[in-house]
Amino acid sequence: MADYETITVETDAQGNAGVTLITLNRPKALNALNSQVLNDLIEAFAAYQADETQLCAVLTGSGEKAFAAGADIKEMSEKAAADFYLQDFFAPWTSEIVKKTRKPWIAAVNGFALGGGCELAMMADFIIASENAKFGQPEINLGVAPGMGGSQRLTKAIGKSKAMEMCLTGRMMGAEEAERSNLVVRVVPHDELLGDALKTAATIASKPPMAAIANKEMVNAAFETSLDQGLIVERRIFQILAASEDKKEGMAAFVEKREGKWKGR
Ligand code: CO8
Repeated sequence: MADYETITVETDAQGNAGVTLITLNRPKALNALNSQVLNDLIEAFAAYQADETQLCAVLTGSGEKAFAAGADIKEMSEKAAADFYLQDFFAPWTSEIVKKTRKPWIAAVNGFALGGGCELAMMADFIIASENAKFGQPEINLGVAPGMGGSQRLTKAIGKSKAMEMCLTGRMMGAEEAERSNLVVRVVPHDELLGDALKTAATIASKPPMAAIANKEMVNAAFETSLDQGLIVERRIFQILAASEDKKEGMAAFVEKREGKWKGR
């Protein structure tokens, strides 16, 4: 297990083969996201991506209260506009984590997911929430606005009216409303959150690995391209998968009524 300052990482987590569990671990600061958290997460996600034995990841927060209560306000309060602009502050969250992690990962939201915390959860392929989860983009209360994708990903997830209202009022959305609004896949009792997320990740990890990456790429294409272009992406990826060893194995296993043995190629 690699050593990190602000997160913990467990491969084959809690006996689930192929599942990496990454836990934000600054509970006293409600897992606020400072530069060290970003650096640690970039390293952990790169290690997950590179490890051929690990096929799905879960990101959650330590402590009872928070997934992450936002970007670290104390760290940011001293920064000048020029620092934010010149460092292209917040850009690596997308360029280094979202773009480079081609394998699936799930956010298990166990409490507050506010500001950057909500934005980080929305970077995941999907969110499972505990009944204690609370989502929000309260940046307006600080005289600013979302900076890690909230105005874009929240709007795509829940639609303009609700996203606009959330950003303009800074109000929090509870788990039940988040499920109703399609922000989260499902809500589970707090004590069952991690077990549910790990079990879901284990199911994904049991699938043919290349097909899992391909399915993720296709669904993401729906957000980033027109329908026509997305359909081309889908067909091309399908055609590539049709040439894979796992396609041959998957179809043979179905015909022979047995489990497939995946090569990931
Ligand atoms: N950054 C740094 N520290 C934080 C953060 C945060 N985002 N959130 C909580 N903490 C710290 C608190 O300061 C406190 O530390 P201490 O004990 O040393 O005083 C500790 O965590 C516990 O917090 P509270 O005592 O406030 O706990 P409560 O249960 O009373 O309240 C809340 C919980 C409602 C979650 C409350 O902590 C809160 O409102 N937090 C801030 C939420 C927020 O505004 N998030 C958005 C942050 S901004 C962002 O993500 C995008 C970029 C914005 C740019 C800003 C430029 C200045």
